[in-house]
Amino acid sequence: MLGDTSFAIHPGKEKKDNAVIYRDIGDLVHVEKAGTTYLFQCTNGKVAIQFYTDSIVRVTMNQKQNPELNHSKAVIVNPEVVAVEEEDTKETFNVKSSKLVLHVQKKPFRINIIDQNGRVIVSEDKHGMAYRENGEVIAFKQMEENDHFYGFGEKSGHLNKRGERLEMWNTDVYAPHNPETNALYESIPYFMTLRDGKAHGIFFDNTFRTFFDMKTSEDYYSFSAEGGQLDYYVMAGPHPKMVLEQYTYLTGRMPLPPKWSLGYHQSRYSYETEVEVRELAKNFIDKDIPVDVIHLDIHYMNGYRVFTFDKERFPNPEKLISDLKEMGIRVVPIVDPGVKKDSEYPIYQEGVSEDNFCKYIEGDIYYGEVWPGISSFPDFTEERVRKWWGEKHAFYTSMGIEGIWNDMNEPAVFNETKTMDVEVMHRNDGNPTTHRELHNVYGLLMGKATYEGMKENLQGKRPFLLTRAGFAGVQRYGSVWTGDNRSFWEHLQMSLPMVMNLGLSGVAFTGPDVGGFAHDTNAELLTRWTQVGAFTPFFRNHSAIGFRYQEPWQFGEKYEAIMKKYIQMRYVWMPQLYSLFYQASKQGLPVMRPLLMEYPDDEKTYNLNDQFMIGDNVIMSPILAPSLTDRVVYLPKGEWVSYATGESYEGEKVHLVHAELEDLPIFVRKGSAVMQGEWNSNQDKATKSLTMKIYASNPDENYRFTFYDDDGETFSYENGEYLKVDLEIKSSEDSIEVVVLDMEGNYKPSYQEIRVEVIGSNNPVLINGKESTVIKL
Ligand code: MIG
Repeated sequence: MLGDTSFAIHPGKEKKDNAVIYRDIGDLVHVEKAGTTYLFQCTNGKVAIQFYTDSIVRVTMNQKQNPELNHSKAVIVNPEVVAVEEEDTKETFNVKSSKLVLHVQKKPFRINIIDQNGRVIVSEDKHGMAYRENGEVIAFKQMEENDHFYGFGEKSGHLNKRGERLEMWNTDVYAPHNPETNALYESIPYFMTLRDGKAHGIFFDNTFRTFFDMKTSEDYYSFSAEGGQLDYYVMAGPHPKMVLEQYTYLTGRMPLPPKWSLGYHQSRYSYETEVEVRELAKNFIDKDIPVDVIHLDIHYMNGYRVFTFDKERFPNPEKLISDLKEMGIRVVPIVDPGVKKDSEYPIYQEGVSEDNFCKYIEGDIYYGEVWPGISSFPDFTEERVRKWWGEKHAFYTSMGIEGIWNDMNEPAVFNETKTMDVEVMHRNDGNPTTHRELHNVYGLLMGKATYEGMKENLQGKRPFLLTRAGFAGVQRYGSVWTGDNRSFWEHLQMSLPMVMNLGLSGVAFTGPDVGGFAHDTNAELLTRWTQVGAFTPFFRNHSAIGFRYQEPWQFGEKYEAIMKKYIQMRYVWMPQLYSLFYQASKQGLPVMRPLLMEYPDDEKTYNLNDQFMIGDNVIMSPILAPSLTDRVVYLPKGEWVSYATGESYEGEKVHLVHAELEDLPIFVRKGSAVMQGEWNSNQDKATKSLTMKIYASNPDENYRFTFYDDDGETFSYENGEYLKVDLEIKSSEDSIEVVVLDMEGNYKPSYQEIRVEVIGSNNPVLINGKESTVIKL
């Protein structure tokens, strides 16, 4: 790749910007109330305020007309009826729920939002809401010295985004993914502010190109959009977990994915033939390396036509898929949005005759070049088209396919702008509008079409969707991988904050291409990356055409053995991970989280990029650089135990930890527990015996958690076919007490008990008061 030369900073190139003039919303003229909505008429525009719950308030400014309140692509709930009190004084108009006070200053119109503890969480002062003649809308908010910013979807760089300016415009970025690379594949215009240990969130529900400027000033930050309304929600928190629950209450949570999709995925651009795929599968079986999924990249198709197989390369896909299934392996094919312009191709024929493709206002179909050559693009903004696309997936499901991989859905087009012409007019279910407005939701709506279509076609089985592009709410349909990274140690390092911030943005099921997509990986990098991958929510090894093959056995036995150990470990931890996925599906909390989520009062966690947590009690401290076998680990409050050695470590301290190539330093908090199964074989992955490992603690420690399981494949959990056990562990100087607080559901797993194992103590174990080491299920 060629970068710029020094000419880029030629002294003659500096150009002075003309000052940008914003028009302020002005003064309050009058207030009216319609149902649960307050409408503020100001000199230069109108502002609506709605409480969604007592902890979530929405503010919508429209400079031209009454705010439009019903067109969100992201929000799936309507405002609840919230009890509020209002107070009209000479200078202010205040609205108050039990959790939030909206303090509205009349002249000029400024909104300050105060939480239940009297803290001003969001405040406007010199600048408030404003707009420009070109349609841009902007909100300025005061920034405090102790503000730290997180979320923003998929971004490069560090965890804390203070000092950054972030752009949201779904973009296919093959390269580079640098700290300064801004817009990537996913746009999630949402962030969480952590201030003095308390958190609140702001979701800017605008699908145009948006910007979040946490950089230009130390006194204020801003968020802006190239068009549309200034429409945002404030979530009161005050705990980071509550912020996320509030945000995912609005935008939805991940449906429980099929358990197989939590396993190890092997991919390559591309495994090009049936013969190659069979050989690959056989290798996994022979070597006893776990694998749940093999991905088929674009070579499986006939001339890159979606919903086809190339009959020369894949003469009998049905047979391949069923043979692999017997080996315990599923096949997930790639599906791009571009439909080849080919008058003899049924999908194109139908798309044209049924008027399903994106068009210009004049009626001409938009064509762009992608893999199949000149292609048209389904207009996913239209319900009718989503249904059509969804139904087409019967092609795959009838062959036994249960998962789909959506790529290029930014949408990516091979041209200067890298995407569809922004003048294309989407039908948008009766509210036609341009691609400029709907670009950022194209991938989300393709995801909706695909997930819903697959669900329908699979008749009771859970579909799996992997998507590259998305918007706020993408978690409702699919898991997200972070696109075309490279086999660089820097990209392994960057993947941690990237995945953690995605988790803080409501997307729990994510991960990078393990080993790196482009560039040649190497033995050590792949091994270290596989150790991390074993604990990222989505775990897929994927590499690009023209670069080294990177299956776990490509670098010799020594490395293979280590990678095998960690991929197997993924399955040993499956009961724990699945319970965390359940939690994500219920509460929106991420599986993989930054330490600040559990320790928001601990400043040392605020920008901790090279460690992460799985749930609330396990810390991973991987090695992320070459030739390194020692690293610094920060452990927060509590006492910690090394998972590998059983050694104790004191909290609120930095430790120097040794880790040979085969070691991934894992720490479990004393007083807590993890649920572990075992690895059997590829053909038989079900958990047969379940162990609860309790890490004994001396200082009295109470720990509560929920273990969850079900058949992992169907929706029958919705009808009570699940097992949910709420547990409490009371670890003290002379005993370990386990209390089964609640056991629920009709699912009968093949293990019939939970065996209790204690690490770090020989004290007696009491289960519901009786000495025992077995919980009968
Ligand atoms: O840039 O389908 O991010 O995972 O292997 C090429 C080929 C298009 C981009 C995806 C990558 C995939 C590749 N695709």
